[in-house]
Parts: sequence; structure tokens; C-alpha cells
Amino acid sequence: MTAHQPAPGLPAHAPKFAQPARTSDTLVFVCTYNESGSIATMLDRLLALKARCDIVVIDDNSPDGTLDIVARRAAEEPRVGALVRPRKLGLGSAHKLGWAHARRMGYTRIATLDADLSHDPADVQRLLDQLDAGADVAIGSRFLPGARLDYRGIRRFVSQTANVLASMFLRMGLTEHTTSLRAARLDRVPVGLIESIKNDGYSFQVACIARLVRAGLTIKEIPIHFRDRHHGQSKISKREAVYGMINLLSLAFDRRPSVVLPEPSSLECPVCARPYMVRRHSGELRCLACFGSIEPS
Ligand SMILES: Nc1nc2c(ncn2[C@@H]2O[C@H](COP(=O)(O)OP(=O)(O)O)[C@@H](O)[C@H]2O)c(=O)[nH]1
Ligand SMILES: [Mg+2]
Repeated sequence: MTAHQPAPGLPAHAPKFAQPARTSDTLVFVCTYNESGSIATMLDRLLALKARCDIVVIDDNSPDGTLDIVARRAAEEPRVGALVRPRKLGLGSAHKLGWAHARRMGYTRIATLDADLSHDPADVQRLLDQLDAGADVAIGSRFLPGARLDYRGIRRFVSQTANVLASMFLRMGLTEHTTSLRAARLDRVPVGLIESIKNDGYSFQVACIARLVRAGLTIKEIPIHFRDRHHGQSKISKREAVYGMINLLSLAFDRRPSVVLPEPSSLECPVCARPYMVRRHSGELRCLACFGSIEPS
């Protein structure tokens, strides 16, 4: 592993981070793109949880100063780290990097949530409590009885419709399929099951939960209060929403067992020297941290 980031492609003034270290068995990762308005509060509230956890921010070189805020916190708190990517490479690929990082570092539990405070960091503790109570995976649902969803208008309609359609097509007994507010027992999830998902964008979340259910894991949903963001802007595009629908249909009709690709013999990226190479369905090897790739020979 390299001693320091950033990866090639980052401006010289980008803050440098040491490779995150492991100080507990639980990793919480938060994916960010332009979240300078909320990231400090998010980190403070995660650090205050009852369960001791390490926190890694996976940032795509946000131009709004998110990384400077994370760097200040990381300098004083060894439990906070960051993985920086050279440009906006998609929410799904950022999540795959979070899973790959947790594996490489030997964490046994993983949790994740959005950085815009739509998800209450205190709910991470409630999800971890569900893992302690025996669930393999826990999900914060906006649609269970007792849950609250603050979206109004078109956003509310799109979220509700996407999840009703996912319930109808996928029949996994879940009410929530599209959120990132989740926790999992990593030691129960087969190696590579999540890292080898094709989707690099928002549709990753549905593909991920379908794989976890189809792998026979026990999933527990808990009701949450989902707030609309107060800072910054949503990054979801109309294109992502349309692709999400196509992805849902493909998951519904293709029920063959998930193809888990074998890990490459060397995990180290020849471009950024970080240990996040994964095999893609095309046979190509690709780094989840910088998208550097090696064509199949
Ligand atoms: N690293 C990374 N994070 C992203 C990307 N796109 C969105 N995010 C983060 O993913 C989370 C959810 O995104 P958001 O725009 O709030 O989506 P919405 O809640 O569906 O509107 C936020 O923390 C974003 O900053 C991306 O391409 N890369
Ligand atoms: Mg959001």
C-alpha cells in the first residue's frame, strides 16, 4: 500500500491522507461529492455513536472543499480517514470501493449512509444493534409502518414508485430497495459478491440488496425518518432514474445465481498503487479507486 494519497489526477493542492488504519471491527463509510455543508456534522455524530467504529469518507475530489474539512478532522482523530478518487466516478463504484476496502482491511461489520444528513447517523447504531441481534444485513426503510419520508412532490413520487415496483418485481419481502442506509456482517457475505456488481451508478443499491437476498442472507428492515437535504444539491440525474428502471427489469427476469468473479492475483493498481483492483465481467481488471485498468491478455 502507498503511504499517502492522492492518486494521480488530483490537483497538487488536494489534501493528502494516509492510508486509513483499522482501529475497530466496524467500518462506516460515507460517499461524498460536494457535501461541505454537512460532512463535519456527519463525522461528529458518527464519532459519538455508542459502537466504536472507523469512518472512511469516499470522496470523488469534490471541488467545494469537502476534503479540506475531512482532512482537518482526520488530522486530530485516527478513526477518521478518506479514500480520494480523481473525479466523479459514480455512487455505485464508490460503494464497491467501500466494500473492497473493508475486506482488504479485515473489518467484520460494515455500515453506510448518505452524507447529506437525510439519514440520521444515530440510525447507524440501530442498524448495528440489529446485526448484534442476529441479522446478517440491516436496512433503514422509509416505507415500513412508523417510518417518515420528508420528500414532497416528484421526489416522493419517484422514491415511492421505484420501491413499490421493486417489491412487485423482485419479491424479496422488503419495503426499501434503493437506500444506502445499510449495515452488514461482512463475515457472512461471500467475498466478491458485492465488488463484482456491474452497476457503477445509483442502480447499484438495488443490485446489491438483490444479491444479498439471493445469497440467502437474513435481512432486517427498521423504520427510519428520512429528511430532505438542507445543504447542497442532489446528484441523481434523470438518466440514472431511467437506467434504474432497466436495471430493475433485468434483475427481475434474470434470476440465475450471481456470478462472483475471482479476485485478481495482484490487488495493487499499476496506476495509483492502491489495493483495489477488481475483475470486471469483460475480463478487464479495474481499480475501484482511480478506474485505472488492465485489458485482458
Ligand atoms: N463518491 C461519490 N459520492 C457520490 C456520488 N454521487 C453521489 N454521491 C454521494 O452519495 C450520497 C447520495 O447522493 P444524493 O445526491 O444525496 O442522492 P439522493 O439522496 O438520491 O438525492 C451523497 O452523500 C452524495 O454526496 C459520486 O459519484 N461519487
Ligand atoms: Mg440525498
